[in-house]
Amino acid sequence: MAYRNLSAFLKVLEEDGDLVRVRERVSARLEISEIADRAVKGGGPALLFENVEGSALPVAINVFGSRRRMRRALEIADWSEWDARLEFFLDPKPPEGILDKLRAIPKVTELAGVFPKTVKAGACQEVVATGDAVDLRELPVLTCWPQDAGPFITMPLVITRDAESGKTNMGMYRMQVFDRATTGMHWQKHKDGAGQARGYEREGRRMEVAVAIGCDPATVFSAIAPLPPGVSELLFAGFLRGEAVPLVRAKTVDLLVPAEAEIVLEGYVDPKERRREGPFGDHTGFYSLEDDFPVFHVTAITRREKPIYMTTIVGRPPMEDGFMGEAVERLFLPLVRKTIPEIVDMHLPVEGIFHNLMIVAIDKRYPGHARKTMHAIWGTGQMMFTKTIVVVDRGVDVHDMAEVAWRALTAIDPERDIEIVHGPVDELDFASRLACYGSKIGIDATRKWKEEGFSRPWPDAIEMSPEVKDRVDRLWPSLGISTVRRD
Ligand SMILES: Cc1cc2nc3c(=O)[nH]c(=O)nc-3n(C[C@H](O)[C@H](O)[C@H](O)COP(=O)(O)O)c2cc1C
Ligand SMILES: [Mn+2]
Repeated sequence: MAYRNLSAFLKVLEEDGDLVRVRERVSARLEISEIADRAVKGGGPALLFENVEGSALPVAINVFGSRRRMRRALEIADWSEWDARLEFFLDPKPPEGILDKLRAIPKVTELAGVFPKTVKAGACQEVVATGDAVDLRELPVLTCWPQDAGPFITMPLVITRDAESGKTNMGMYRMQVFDRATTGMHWQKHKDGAGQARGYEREGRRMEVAVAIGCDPATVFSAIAPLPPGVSELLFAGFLRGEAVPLVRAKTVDLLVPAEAEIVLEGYVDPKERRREGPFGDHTGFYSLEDDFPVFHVTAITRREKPIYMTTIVGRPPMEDGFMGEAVERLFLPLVRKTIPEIVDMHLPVEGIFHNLMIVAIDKRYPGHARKTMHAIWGTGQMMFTKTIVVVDRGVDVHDMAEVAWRALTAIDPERDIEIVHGPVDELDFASRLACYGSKIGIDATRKWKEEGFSRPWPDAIEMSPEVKDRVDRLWPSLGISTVRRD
């Protein structure tokens, strides 16, 4: 059963002992950050701060901040179940055989009902403020880190419509609160929101924007899903939950917003306007320096009677967004394999902050295959930002960093096996010589072939013979050897 809204999910977490209500009075300035940081790094629960200085609203944070909560949020018990579901989503008429396998998965049969549906009224509009009544300062927006330029809304679902195609996009782009009715709009130039803004700029028109804060977890998660432009995040959310996301017409803009949201901000971005945004303690673990970004003018705030403000903090990994990134990795592997089928598995270690390091295992079939894979990754969607790609042969466990380091480092002749390219890099990369443009490296750590000019023999990795292992397994208990480390 899909979670109807944020509260429904928090209730399940609480019943499960995976949510703590903090009744102590705390400040949204730095204090909640420090508590949330310790909680996530210590494997702690989701947090609901009920007594926040200067605001009547409670703050929910760390809602996705563990593997278990992340899977719960998406109601996925096991990622292999997901593979089959996605297969169906991508190819609704699967060949016989697969169909039988899919029938075993309850949600698949309900696919027809996952398209967003419009409803007449929504809880997100129980209270409506427009004009002078709009005041963002009533929200407990966090100032996350000491050098931050101010409070930032960190988990907004930014909804916009393409000027030409009319298609809706929903992306998560942080928003610095400037004053009672204006914020920054930090959509980076490669993202769909920015792409749509360029359409309005060409037409010289204002762009209507609606921002939902706090929804059922699948809807929130969908805003970060790296879907191709034009593919609806709200449809994806419906697919993830196995149930349509109910949408309601916004009050002052011509956009549909999630009816069950806690809070909705309505307004516009004038494509010609820019304002200094930042610095902001970012998910790189460093501050993103100030820069010019579009401005969001809020014309209405609609909300529930008793809304919860949902937020997160980013910073030195591991953080809550690392668990979201990990879910993206698992969810999108089958999708990536549709276009780069040689990829058997992939891993983006959390220390690589998503775009700095990707390890892929491939089923190598022809000379130069590892390099082909690198270029395919650099040519696909948001994977274009990947600064380092390490390609290993299938059979190497890409999730085991000790194995990857051992295998990859023994397999390379650096001068021969490195591919360096130039191209777009993540806007948050501060080491590239130019903003958004720099170099990327690929390491071919596959076993080298004769056809690749390698004529020496390649040794097997050492492994004990199975018979001996079996015998020693049986003997082991009687040998009296303790292997508990005593250092
Ligand atoms: C907590 C969090 C904050 C994010 N903040 C931003 C941001 O400020 N700007 C941005 O361009 N992307 C940000 N992202 C990443 C985008 O949400 C992500 O790239 C998404 O796929 C963009 O959607 P789009 O492809 O429809 O543009 C953030 C992601 C997370 C998890
Ligand atoms: Mn998009």
